[in-house]
Amino acid sequence: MASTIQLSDISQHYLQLEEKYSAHNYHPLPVVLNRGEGVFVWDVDNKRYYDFLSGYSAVNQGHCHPAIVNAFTEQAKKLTLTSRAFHNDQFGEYAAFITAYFGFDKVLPMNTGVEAVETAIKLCRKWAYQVKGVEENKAVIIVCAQNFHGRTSTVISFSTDPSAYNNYGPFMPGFKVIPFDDLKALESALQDKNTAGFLVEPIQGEAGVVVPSEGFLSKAKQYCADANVLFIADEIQTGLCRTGKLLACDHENVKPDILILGKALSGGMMPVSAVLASNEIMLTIQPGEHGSTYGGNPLACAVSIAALKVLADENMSDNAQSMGDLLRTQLSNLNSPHIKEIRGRGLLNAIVISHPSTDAAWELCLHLKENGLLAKPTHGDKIRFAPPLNITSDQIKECVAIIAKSLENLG
Ligand code: IF1
Repeated sequence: MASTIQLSDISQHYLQLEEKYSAHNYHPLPVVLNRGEGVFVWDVDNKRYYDFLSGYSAVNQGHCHPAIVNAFTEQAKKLTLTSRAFHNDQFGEYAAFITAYFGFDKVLPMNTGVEAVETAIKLCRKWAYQVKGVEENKAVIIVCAQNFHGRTSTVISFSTDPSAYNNYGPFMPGFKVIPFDDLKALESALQDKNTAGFLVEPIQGEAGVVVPSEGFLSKAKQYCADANVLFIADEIQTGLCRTGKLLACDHENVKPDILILGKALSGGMMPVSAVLASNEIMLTIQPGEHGSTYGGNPLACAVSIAALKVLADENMSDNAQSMGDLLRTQLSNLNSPHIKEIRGRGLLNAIVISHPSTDAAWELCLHLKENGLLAKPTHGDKIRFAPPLNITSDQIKECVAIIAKSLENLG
């Protein structure tokens, strides 16, 4: 079953360096990339691929988008970092821009997605003690099974994936796990008066693109409001036009109390994340009570404004919506015996593989690579299909042809 992987000498060279000198915390597909442009990436042998992972949805705008690269290079020549010990001429403009863009009072800027998730957790707890009146150190945040919110020690404390938490204890208390997409379980968990927040991915990405039932998000938000509990949306992967709306919450007109963004907030240029909330929530944190060296740096601010403008100017949510519909329809029309399920919203999709071989998803990704498309399995039998949001209908059709050919190669 395992296909023999033929790699050029130059590719082998790079793989050997990584094998020898870097931690083995990933198992990448055997391909070495050195150029990206729009929906394409090229390897060191100048072979072109469609990128169907988009840096895990960090490259929604397409690789090396000219407007974002330009914003990066122009700011990089002027001022890249002041720390928040001093003001600069980018941060205030950025804060005004992003809060108006998403409709919140204030933003707290961070860098990686998990830092923003940690920030949201701290904000939620502070609000619980200082505004809701929960007893100190008793705040509970409800989370969902099969969640993925990052890899810090606090965040893996409420993971249900052993590969995320095994041998990383002791774990952070104060979290209650309920099944995803289960309103009865949420209603029951909200009976606890110490409940401060409900942290949820509007679509579970890492779990294999699990879309909740129609109405789940809106009812969950209502239940939280009735219980004076903060609805915290982790839109790090689902946000920024990926699912066919600016935010996945927009599919049900849900306005989160705390919005968490990351990944494509910089269009793949650098780590930029953000937490947005009302004054009531955000002002529970006073000077000196939270921060980060690079949070809100001038370079990140300039890049992020450009990245957000590209999403709007190029109508990326509408394109994600229509191209996602086309992709799922075309995949369904293949009637492949190896595709058990097709799911997703906009251009956040996944197929569930049906095949006697346990490593069929990996094998299929190797065939896809040989045929010019890069994708990666998640949790064994699922393959995420998430191209940049500026993909065209002709390109979608070409990619479906590649997927069809690769499914035949799988045998
Ligand atoms: C890896 C997964 C995706 C995220 C959501 C927070 C974060 C992520 C919904 C943390 C990050 C990344 C992490 C990366 C692979 C990728 C991933 F497979 F891990 F789960 F996309 F599905 N909330 N997701 O998806 O953001 O700190 O990484 O900036 O760790 O392997 P980060």
